[in-house]
Amino acid sequence: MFWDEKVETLPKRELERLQLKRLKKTFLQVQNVEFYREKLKAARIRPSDIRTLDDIQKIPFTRKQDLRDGYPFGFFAVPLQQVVRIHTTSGTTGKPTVVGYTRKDLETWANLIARNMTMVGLSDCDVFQNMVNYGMFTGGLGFHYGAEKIGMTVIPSATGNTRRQIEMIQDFGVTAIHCTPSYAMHLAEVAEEMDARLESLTTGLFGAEPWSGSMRTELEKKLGVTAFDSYGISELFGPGVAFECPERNGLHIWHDCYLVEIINPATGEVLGDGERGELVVTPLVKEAMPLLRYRTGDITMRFEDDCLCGRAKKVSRITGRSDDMLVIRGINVFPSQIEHVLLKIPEVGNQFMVYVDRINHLDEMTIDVEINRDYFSGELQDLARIQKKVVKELRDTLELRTTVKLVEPGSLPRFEGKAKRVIDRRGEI
Ligand code: DLL
Repeated sequence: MFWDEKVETLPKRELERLQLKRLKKTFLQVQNVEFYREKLKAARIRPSDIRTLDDIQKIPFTRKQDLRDGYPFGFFAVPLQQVVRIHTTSGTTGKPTVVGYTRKDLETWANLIARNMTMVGLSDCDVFQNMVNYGMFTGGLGFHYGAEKIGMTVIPSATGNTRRQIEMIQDFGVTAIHCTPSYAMHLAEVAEEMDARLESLTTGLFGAEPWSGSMRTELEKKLGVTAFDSYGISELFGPGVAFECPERNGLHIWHDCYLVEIINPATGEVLGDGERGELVVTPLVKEAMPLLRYRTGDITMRFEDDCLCGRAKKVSRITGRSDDMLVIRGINVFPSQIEHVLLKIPEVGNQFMVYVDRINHLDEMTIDVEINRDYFSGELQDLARIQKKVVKELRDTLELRTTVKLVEPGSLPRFEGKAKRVIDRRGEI
């Protein structure tokens, strides 16, 4: 179950030695980027100042806004001739963030994906359907080349036409699928409608957005797969940064390639193991676009112990983004918490939309959720009962009063890519 056993199980000392060597090299590489030359000069940090891994704390953070300001190629550390591919980040407002890859970067990235897929037990015996966007999004081509590297039979089905996707799973005997968890849920619903059995499936790789433990249970039940969480971010190649092993209680982030820090997002203070905060990553092996102390905005924590599988310390699954977190009347709310609550209530479905408004200077959260006909008598009284129940469960978990609207099954939007379940209208006039 190892793609590169020696590296994946390096003893702590050796790992730290490798990390420091690579950090020093990265520090030299970023000198080719004007942003870093100026920033490091202003902070009066020279290569000779990086003597231990802790010295990284002397270096200022890099933020997504910095990358946007450098649009399009301001963060490339090699001439464009050496950049063989470009991706951009998905769905942000304004200019996207551009990421570039040298030929060696693509090779490194494919090997990281191969590590992840091998770790969960996939091999050249598997038939793999890759149901994510193959365009500028890193998920499509990223997984594609990793899967080919280990010799899987790859079906580049991309997104769309869910009925056809289901037919292909059946006709080609697909054993492993990759998509966003929200699309997996939609796939399961359509398969149910079609009365289609997906007997060949064994493994589901789901990621690119947060999803809860209850969503995992639901997906495993509906699709008959073992579901693994896959974490990635375009600025750090794309998918493949961290992945669950068969223990499935946290994400293995590849420490030989990514130097991890967890910080308090408000103060920038570096936190210890077991403390939840924002993930900050310094990639150690990137050529075209090296970065220093990149603030991912993702909330997690580092575990104290190594994993039973033989690999080093994990981080917890991502509970949300520091900047996606909703503050409703002073209370922090993660959309994944809402999903978690709804999945536990059989009378409602698992699709929902959250609207946040400011009414008379007060934040109001409205949640549209689909009724589940199997548990609904059709009586108005019953509707009121279900609505009350959802409000109560949400209040118990979120410690927040919400308005719940029950809507017809199938009436809320389904998403092929990342779900956009929160519409925050507080900024609007
Ligand atoms: O979403 C790369 C990817 C593709 C990951 C396919 C996994 C599978 P971006 O579009 O740059 O890259 O979005 C990165 O998505 O900072 C997180 O906030 C969120 N995210 C990604 N994976 C997970 C996950 C790809 N497993 C942003 N759990 C990140 C929670 C995730 N959030």
